[in-house]
Amino acid sequence: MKRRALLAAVVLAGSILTACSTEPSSGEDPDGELVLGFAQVGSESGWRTANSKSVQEAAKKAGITLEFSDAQQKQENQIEAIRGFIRQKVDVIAFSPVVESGWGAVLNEAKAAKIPVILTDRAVDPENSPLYTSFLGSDFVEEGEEAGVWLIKEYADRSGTVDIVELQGTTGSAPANDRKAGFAEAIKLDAKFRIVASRSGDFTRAKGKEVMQAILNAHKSPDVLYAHNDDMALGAIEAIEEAGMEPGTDIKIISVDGTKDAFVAMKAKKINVIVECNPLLGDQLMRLVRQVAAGRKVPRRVETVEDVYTQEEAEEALPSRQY
Ligand code: GZL
Repeated sequence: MKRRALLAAVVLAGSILTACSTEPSSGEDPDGELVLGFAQVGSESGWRTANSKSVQEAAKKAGITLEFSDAQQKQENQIEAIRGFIRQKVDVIAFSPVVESGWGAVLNEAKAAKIPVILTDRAVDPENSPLYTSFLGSDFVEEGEEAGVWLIKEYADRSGTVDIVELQGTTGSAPANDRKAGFAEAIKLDAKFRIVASRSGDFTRAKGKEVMQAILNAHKSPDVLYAHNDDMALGAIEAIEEAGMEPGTDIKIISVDGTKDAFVAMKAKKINVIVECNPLLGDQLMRLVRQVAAGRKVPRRVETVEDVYTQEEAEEALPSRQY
């Protein structure tokens, strides 16, 4: 959702939270000694580092005790961490599911233990919706659509085909599934756009470079790279330059996240457009944790504020980038 429209939604969500907080609550605010168990995906990207920092700083500011685990991108580690939080009887559990499926059992265990669960950043399969209280994060389908809309405008005057290579995020993850779906949906009406290769770079810079090297061996000169995150785009830029081509010119690059490193690359004309995905969820999460712990109603879905930045905006935007 674009910044303007979303700001209205955030204000509405905030008023809902405020409205809820003024309603007579079923339970009084706990004595403030809240314990939040947070199972983080890992530390695979600049986005993730910023997200973890935001959660840790916000918990400290809110006076909430944070039990933080890093799953190193392994679902079994996240499940074990959540089971640990249940044994510990934390007040609230929050996590960013590394992939969408495989959460039914552990979420039912949290429900049986009467510990509310908040999803942040990524989602789980829809059949598990009754097992969590709220989902705070971006609309990844819309991010993919924004990437497609930019591409359609960029090539409006092109009559020939536009060959696209796609670096997907972690296989099975909500951002990879949804960014792929949103992008494909946006470009499907114009047959000139052809996705000639689409492979996972697992959201990391190293894998993004490795996969882009392999793709370039098979597709010498694609027109466009659509990378599901900045880290893979930055790795791919290295591969493109080592292949003797100019990123941003010979191969136009669409990236997602909006990290400082990506804005530096865009200022250097190596990336053409960045679809922002905001990792700074900490303060919103802590407000939700307090409301949920007090037994108050909260929105089932809270979307984050984000925008789209073009190359012309990079220099002006860079100094204010917070991650
Ligand atoms: C998106 C988040 C993704 C980022 C990647 O909300 O889950 O995971 O786009 C990160 O950079 O690894």
